[in-house]
Amino acid sequence: MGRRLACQAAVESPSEVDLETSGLRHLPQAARDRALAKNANKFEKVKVAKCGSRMWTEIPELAELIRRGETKWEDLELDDIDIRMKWAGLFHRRKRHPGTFMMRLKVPNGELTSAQLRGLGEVVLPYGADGCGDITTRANIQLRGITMAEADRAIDAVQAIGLTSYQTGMDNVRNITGNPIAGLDPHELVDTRPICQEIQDMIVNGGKGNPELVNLPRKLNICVSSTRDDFPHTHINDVGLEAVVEPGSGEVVYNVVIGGYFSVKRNAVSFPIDTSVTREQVTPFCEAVLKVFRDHGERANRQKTRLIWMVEALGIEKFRDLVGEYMGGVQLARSVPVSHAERWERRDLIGVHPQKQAGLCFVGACVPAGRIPTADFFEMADVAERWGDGTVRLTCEENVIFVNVPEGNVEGLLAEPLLQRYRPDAGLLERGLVSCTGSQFCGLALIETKNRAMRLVEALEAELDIPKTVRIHWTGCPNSCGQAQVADIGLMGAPAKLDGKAVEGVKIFLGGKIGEGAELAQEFEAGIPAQEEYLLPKLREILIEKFGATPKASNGAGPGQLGEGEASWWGNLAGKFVATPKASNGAEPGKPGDREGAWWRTSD
Ligand code: SRM
Ligand code: SF4
Repeated sequence: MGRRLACQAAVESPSEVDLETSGLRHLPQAARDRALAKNANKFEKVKVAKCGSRMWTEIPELAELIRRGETKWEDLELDDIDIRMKWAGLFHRRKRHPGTFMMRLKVPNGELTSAQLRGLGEVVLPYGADGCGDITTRANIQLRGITMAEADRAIDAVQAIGLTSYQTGMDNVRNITGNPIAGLDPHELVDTRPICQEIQDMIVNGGKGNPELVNLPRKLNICVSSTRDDFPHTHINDVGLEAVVEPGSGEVVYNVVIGGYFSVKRNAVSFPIDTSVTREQVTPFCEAVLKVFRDHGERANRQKTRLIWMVEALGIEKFRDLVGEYMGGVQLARSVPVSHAERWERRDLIGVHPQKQAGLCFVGACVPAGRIPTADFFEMADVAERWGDGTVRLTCEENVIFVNVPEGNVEGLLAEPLLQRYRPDAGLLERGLVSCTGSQFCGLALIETKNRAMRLVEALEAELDIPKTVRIHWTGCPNSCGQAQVADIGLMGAPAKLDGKAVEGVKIFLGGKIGEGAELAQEFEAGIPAQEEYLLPKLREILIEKFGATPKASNGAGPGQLGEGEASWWGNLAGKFVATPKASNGAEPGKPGDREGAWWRTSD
C-alpha cells in the first residue's frame, strides 16, 4: 500500500504542518491560528492535515490503482473517501450505497446544451440501473452510481463537456443561481447568465479549480436575481445580488443582501447591507466577500460558521469596509431604494409562455420530484434539438424549461413522449412539488421523500379540486435542502411515535412566501407519522381549510386513490424512488440495467 493510502494522521502541533499540502496554504496567519486552535471543529482538522483540493490529482492515481487491482475503495483513507473527495464533487454514499458516489456539478444559471445533456447521460450509462441524475434545488445536476474505479473518468468526462464537479461540496461555494428564463424574459432587467458564469469562473478558475478559495470556514451560496419574482431566492442565500435600476443614471446595478441560510440550528432570512455594486464590480465584490469570509470567519463551532455569523460579529459597516479594502480600496455605493406601487404575482414557469423574442416560446416541464432516469438525458437532448434551440434551463423547483421554441413547433414538442412524463400541464400540486434526496441516497435523512412525495401528490390531485398552485416542499431532515421553509406547505423529516414506537415522521410548516415580501414558513404541527394513512388525511385537511381545495365530485375513487380508469400519469416512474438493497440490480457493466432491480423500486 503506497504513501497515499496510509492514514493521514491528525496534525498534533503547527510545526508538523506541511504547508504545501495543507489547507492552511492560502490562509493568512490569523485564519491559520483559528484553524489550528484547540476548539477548531473536526473538519478544520481534516483540512489542516491535507487540503481537499489534493484529491484533484490523487483521484486519478487512486482510481488507476483500483483498476489494476492493487487496492480497493474500502482500503482508502476514511477522510479522503468520505470528506476530501467532495472537493472534487464526489460524495461517498457510505450509509445507503457503500462504494458508490454522487457527483455534484456546477451548472451556472442552470443552463445546459444538448451536448452536455448527452455527456451527462454517458457518465451514468455504464452504471445501468444504479445510475441516474437529479435536478437540485440550486438548479443544478447531481449524478448517481459512480464508482471509485471510474471516478477520474467521470471527472474528465464532465470537464470535456465544459462543466465541472470541482469545489461543489464541503467548504466551497455552491452552484450560482440566476433567472431560469434569463435572456428570454420580457420582465428581466438583465440577462443573469454571463454574470453567473463570470462569478463561477472566478471561484473555480474556469473549472480547473482555484486553490485560493477552497478553504472557506463553511459552504456559501450566491445568487443573482433580475426580476421581481426572485426566482433564485435571494432571501435564503448567503449572498444575494438583486438587479435594480439606479434612478439617476438609468443603469442596472445590484443591491446586496447577505446572510440567508438554513441549518439544523438556525434559519435566517438575508438582510440588506445598504450596498450596491455595478456590473463591473459584481465579480470582484463576490471574490472580496469570499476572501473576507475565508480570512475572518470563525472555524470553531461548525453550527456558527456560515457567513451571517461573521457579519454579525464584525458589524455591517466593518464588513462593508473590509470588502471594499479587499477590492483594492473601493468605496462601495449605498443601495438603491426600490418601491413599487402595484403588487407583483410571482410567475409560474410551467407550461407554454411567450418569450420576449417575437414568435418564440419557452415551455416549462415538470420533472417528477426532479429525478432524471439515465435514458431521459438523451431524450431531453433530442427533444431540445428537435423543437427548440438545443438548450434547456433547470430551475430551483427541480424542473426543466425548453427554450427558443418557434410557435409552430410547440404542438410537436407537446406531443413528444418525454412531455407525457415531464408534463407542461402538470396538476396544481405536482407543479409546486419540490423534494430533497431523502433516505434513498442521503445518509442524513430521517425519512424517504421523493417517492412518498409523488404518491401523495397523485392521491391528493385525484380527490381534490385545487384552485391554485400549492407549493409543497419535502425535506428529509432539518438541514432543509428541500427548502421546507419557503413552501406554502413544508414537510420536514422529524421524529414521530405510533403506539409508543418511533416511526418516520414529519414536521409541517405553513405559510412560506417567495419573491417580493418573502417570509419563512412557520412550524404548524410536529410528530405526524409519515405513513400515507396518517399524512394523507392531514394534508387533505390543510388543503381544504387553508388553500380552498374542495373534494372532487365523486370519481368512484376512495379517498387517496385514483378513480377507475384514471391512469397514473407518472405510473411508469412510480416505482422508482425507494431504496432497495443494491446487491443485484441485474445490470451488466456498460448497459442500462433491468429496472426491476433498481434501488428506487417501490418497497414501502
Ligand atoms: Fe444540502 C448537506 C443534498 C441544497 C443545506 N445536502 C447535504 C448533503 C451533501 C448531505 C450528504 O452528504 O448526504 C446532501 C446530499 C444528498 C444526496 O445524495 O443528494 C445534500 N442539498 C442537497 C440537494 C441535492 C437537495 C436536492 O435534492 O436538491 C441540493 C443540492 C444543491 C446544489 O446543487 O448544490 C441541496 N442544501 C441545499 C439547500 C438549499 C439551497 O441551497 O437553496 C440548503 C439550505 C440552504 C443553505 O445551505 O443555507 C442545504 N445541505 C444543507 C446542509 C445544512 C447547512 C448548514 O449550514 O448547516 C447540509 C449539512 C451540512 O452542510 O453540514 C447539507
Ligand atoms: Fe439529506 Fe437532509 Fe439534505 Fe434531504 S435535507 S438531502 S435528507 S441532508
